[in-house]
Amino acid sequence: MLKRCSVLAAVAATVLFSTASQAQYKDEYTVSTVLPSAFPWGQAADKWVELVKERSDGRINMKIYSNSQLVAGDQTKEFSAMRSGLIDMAVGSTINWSPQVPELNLFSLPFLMPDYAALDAITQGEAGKAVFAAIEKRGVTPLAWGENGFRELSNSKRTIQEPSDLDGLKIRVVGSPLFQDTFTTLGANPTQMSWADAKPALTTGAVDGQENPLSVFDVARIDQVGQTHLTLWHYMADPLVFAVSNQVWNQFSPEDQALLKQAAIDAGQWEIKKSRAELDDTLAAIEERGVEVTELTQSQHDAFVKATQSVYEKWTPRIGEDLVKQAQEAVSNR
Ligand code: X2X
Repeated sequence: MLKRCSVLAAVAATVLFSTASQAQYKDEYTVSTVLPSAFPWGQAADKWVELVKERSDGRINMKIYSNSQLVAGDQTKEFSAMRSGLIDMAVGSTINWSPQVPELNLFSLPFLMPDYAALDAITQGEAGKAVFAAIEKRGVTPLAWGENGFRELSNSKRTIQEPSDLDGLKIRVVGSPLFQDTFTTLGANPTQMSWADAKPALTTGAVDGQENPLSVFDVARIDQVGQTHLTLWHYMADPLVFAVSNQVWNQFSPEDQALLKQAAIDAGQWEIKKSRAELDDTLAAIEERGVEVTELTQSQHDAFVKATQSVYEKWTPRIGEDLVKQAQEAVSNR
């Protein structure tokens, strides 16, 4: 009897093992993005898909669904959908995933990162690793960084040079309640809204302003919906993260996991370089279309920094004291 049991157990183990090792790859994996191929963000996803297809000799196929269509336009649901396996993969913004991963609010702390060197010091250092660990802990495997970019402020009403200029302006924001705090403390009137709803709201004047990277302002032609004042205040930058749902990730062989990861790293580096290189031309194109572009003087910049200190007090405990400190040190030592 004993013997029979162990034979049965062995058979069962073999069946289980072979099912696991022969886990069929899907014919196609879904990749979610908010912005399509006309934007650097969409191009980052395109590049990843192309590299994976090429390097796997067509064994691993991915299909991009842009405009957050897999989550009916609600970009703040993308992370949950990936975690639950409704979406296989994504190239997503830290802003949109921060409701589920509070550590991602790090990048939204106003004026934490004065320049690209600061952003890179965070993503490429210990703080970046801690952020990836936080994503992983919540059921999604992060593979590489990409870039949406430094977010600049536009509005239809007036020139913004100091906090009081924002007084009463209705500003569209997305993702995290942190943005409510930043804009409220500056005296503005923030409204949380998906990207799908943003342009219509700007068109009708339901909101007066928005904040997004220059590439988004340019490609989406935000100036055509009355956004004629643009302030380059570089108050935050949202990196993109290439990621795979854990459920899907665990089905890939170690070799294919390495392939997917390296392709994401290469696609991310390619896109970061490209989007930074295009910035000057993008700004020139925006100015040429008649948008009034304002750069802040040092003292104007300092006034914004001072006015947003309360955001740090409230959000540092939620993000994690250690992580914020690690990031601040990376920025000072850059
Ligand atoms: O909705 C936005 O502002 C966008 C496109 O930049 C993000 O998805 C964060």
